[in-house]
Amino acid sequence: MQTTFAIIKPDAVAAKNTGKVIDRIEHEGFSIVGMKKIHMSQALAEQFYAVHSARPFFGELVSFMTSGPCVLLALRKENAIAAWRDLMGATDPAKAAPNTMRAVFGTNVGSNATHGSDAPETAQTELKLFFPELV
Ligand code: IDP
Ligand code: MG
Repeated sequence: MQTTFAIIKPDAVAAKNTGKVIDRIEHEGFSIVGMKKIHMSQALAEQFYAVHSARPFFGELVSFMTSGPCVLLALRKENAIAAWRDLMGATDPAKAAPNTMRAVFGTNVGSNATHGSDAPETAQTELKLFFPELV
């Protein structure tokens, strides 16, 4: 069993798709072991996405992530990290496989509905940041 970190991003929350995303997560066999709705501060969004701080889209990314509330999730399943990345689909919703979260709920490469940790180390770091009680 593995735990990964996921976010239902502000675009999907604003579009009232929170329940639909959670329904799909449970239907795909994940256990939700942590869940919180927060409105990220600029400092927190910058810390969370620090790895992208040199990218040209960093400012846009931080302003998107702080534009409204998001839902933070800790998801447990066998191979949860890869399973959730697969269920999310490619970063760009236009390139995401049919029926994935980003294909269904995403709008563009920035506003792409969901986040998921990309490796065991990042899952640990991200879970520690948002769900320290679970790590
Ligand atoms: P990932 O979320 O699929 O792991 P990353 O490359 O790690 O993709 O990028 C992190 C987030 O930054 C993306 O989910 C998306 O919200 C945003 N992003 C990535 N590329 C672009 C871009 O070219 N323009 C605007 N935002 C972007
Ligand atoms: Mg990433």
